Amino acid sequence: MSRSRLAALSPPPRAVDWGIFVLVLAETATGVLSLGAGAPAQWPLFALHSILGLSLVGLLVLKFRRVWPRVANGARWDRATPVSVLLAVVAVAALATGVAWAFGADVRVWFWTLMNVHVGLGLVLLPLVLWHLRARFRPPRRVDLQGRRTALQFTGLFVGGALVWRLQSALDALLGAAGVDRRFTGSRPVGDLAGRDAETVGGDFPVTSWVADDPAPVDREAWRLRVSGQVDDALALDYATLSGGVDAAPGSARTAAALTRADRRALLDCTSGWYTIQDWAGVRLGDVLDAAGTAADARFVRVWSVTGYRWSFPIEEAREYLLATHVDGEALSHGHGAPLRLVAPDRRGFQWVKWVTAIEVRRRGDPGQYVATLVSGLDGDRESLDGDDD
Ligand SMILES: Nc1nc2c(c(=O)[nH]1)N[C@H]1C(S)=C(S)[C@@H](COP(=O)(O)O)O[C@H]1N2
Ligand SMILES: [Mo]
Repeated sequence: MSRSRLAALSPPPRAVDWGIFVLVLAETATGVLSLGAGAPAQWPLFALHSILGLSLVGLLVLKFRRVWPRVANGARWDRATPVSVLLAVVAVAALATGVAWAFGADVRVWFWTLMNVHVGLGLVLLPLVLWHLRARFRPPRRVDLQGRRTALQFTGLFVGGALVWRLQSALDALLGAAGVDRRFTGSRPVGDLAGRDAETVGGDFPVTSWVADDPAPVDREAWRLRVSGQVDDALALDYATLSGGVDAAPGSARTAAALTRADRRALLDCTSGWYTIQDWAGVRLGDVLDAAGTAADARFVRVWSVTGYRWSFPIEEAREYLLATHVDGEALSHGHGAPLRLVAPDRRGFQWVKWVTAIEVRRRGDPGQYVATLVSGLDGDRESLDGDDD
């Protein structure tokens, strides 16, 4: 397209710049939210993230066309220019990795998936934008933002984004026909599932820890699951009780208090972009809660790992989860969270707490969990369960 035609498509410079700012905010928000979204009903969040991201590509093309002469001419650099250039590089890389991933590219950067890289770049984008604004801030002006022409230009941008997104969905259907059955989250099947019918269950799947969580193997005999908080009776349950006799040696007496064994086929969808379907066995978290008796005002269940890693769930939803001792007919390996790990269907993989050591019934959620997942394991200690707000 000729320069003048492109110019006719472009909203006024300040509208482009503020449009970019708003889209970066929206992309950061939808991107972060999507990390915690695993239930099929949440697909619109992923669609929105794609469409806004593609619209952002359009705005950046217009912006780069405008500022390129200034950057190319070294004499016009000032103190803020290097940050602006870095921002441009990060923005292009974040968009490129996102688009490439969505269109089916599956390359590794060192040991990260394209998805991991995309998330990392996305998270540094907003701070860089704010830094850039410190030097380049121009207040938005009415004249740049109003007018039918500008509205049409932005509408065109979003419609273009939506069309490309539709094209990508169609390509996904083709990929599916070729055996790579991606989820609405973009995740692909792994292990023995890759390249096969996604309904195939079982097979090897990766051991994934978030940041630094890497405890020593847990001694199954000495280990207890503690159940505490807003309960009638605090409990300490041993492995034999929780494995529901799955592993009982032939002839050995099952613990009288053994909970009923439960089985569940569930899909684990990791935010690094893969999923696996496995048959899990253990006990229902709801059965454990019933054994302890929960207070009437209990609202949340907080699940703790030996490492201090933890996550909270609304109690009614969590009752249906499994505390699993087995996967695919075998006792859990250490890497997959032995002796006990949470199976939380429709939640993303990082919420499937491994090496579970305590269940706490609470009145409130837990904002600190976001930090805990990032730093757990870094100090090598498990965190204290005491001194909490409940
Ligand atoms: N304690 C603990 N649990 C954890 C993690 C962790 O780092 N620490 N990683 C989570 C992540 S990101 C995923 S995707 C799943 C992976 O389970 P897997 O290693 O059995 O495949 O475990 C989750 N449970
Ligand atoms: Mo994950």
